[in-house]
Amino acid sequence: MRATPHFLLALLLCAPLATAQTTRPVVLVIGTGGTIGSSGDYWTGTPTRVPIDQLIRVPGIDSVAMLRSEQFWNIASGAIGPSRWLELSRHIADLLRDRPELAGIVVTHGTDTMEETAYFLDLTLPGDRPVVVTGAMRPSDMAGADGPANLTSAVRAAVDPRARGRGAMVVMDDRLFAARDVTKSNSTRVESFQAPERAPIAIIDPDGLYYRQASPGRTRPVFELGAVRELPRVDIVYSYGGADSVMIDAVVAAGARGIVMAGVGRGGLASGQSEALRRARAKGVVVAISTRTGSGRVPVTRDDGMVGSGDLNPQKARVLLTLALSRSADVGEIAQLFRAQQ
Ligand code: DAS
Repeated sequence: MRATPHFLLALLLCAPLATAQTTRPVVLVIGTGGTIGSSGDYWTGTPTRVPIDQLIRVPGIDSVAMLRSEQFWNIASGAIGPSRWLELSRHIADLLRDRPELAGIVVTHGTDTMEETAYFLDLTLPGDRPVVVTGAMRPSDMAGADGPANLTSAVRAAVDPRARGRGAMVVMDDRLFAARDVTKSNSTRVESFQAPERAPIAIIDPDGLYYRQASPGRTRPVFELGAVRELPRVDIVYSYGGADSVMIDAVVAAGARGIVMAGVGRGGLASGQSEALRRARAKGVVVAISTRTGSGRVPVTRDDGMVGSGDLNPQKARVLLTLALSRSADVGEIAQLFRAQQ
């Protein structure tokens, strides 16, 4: 083709645009399912699953980053537990190793167990690039759907150099949280995600991200997964007025190597549970004591052979105990890991 003056002029005018587009950071969005990836009657009926390549078509998001997407699963988060945590963490670690062009990674996930998956990623992923987990409290076709805004905020965090070195994070409702701190605190409200007694890492406002905490500059994971292919069974047992030994004996019989007690108050246990816990410990089961109150601390150091979870809630303590037991069954070493997470 002959280069006419008009053609050359058009080329010149487009050049800055082309450069701007190619220099936008690249973010990979990994879809795993949940309400954000659904439409229809999610709570009472069978939802329609919306594919991730459709979900990322949010007006304006292209100006933040060049998005790539990948449908890893499309399931409710109640189906995501230890074996899937392992699979997802290994996959993301491979991506971080093989795809240096990625500024960050966003994972869309059901909100019900999002805090557990995010904390597992936090404890196991290498490097300092942001890995941001997000979801939605409302299906994609509901009035006031929060998925598009959460996804946009997550991408904004994923490309922000100030978000580096902070481990895995969660974005919900205009706030960026450390995976370790965040919990789902309400069954339906969009402002469900909170970090009890801690602050969000940043507030995500239209004009920028406003950080509340300095980056610890992390580059190494707490746990190198190495050759770990399977994780030990750890169960959570609730304490309540009049609780007896049945649940504790049952999880030990099912093969639990660890038990997290969702204790009352500051980690108190129903008197009917004590004897079963003694039996469990005699079999080598490691017991961590947390609180069912939703916030507050259970001191890590105890003199009864058990470990307090600090301010990790029961589901977070279970993630940490699961990983700790993949390394050692020594109560002293495990207590040290819990202490380091406070
Ligand atoms: N069913 C849910 C889940 O997959 C709800 C949600 O995503 O909010 O966790």
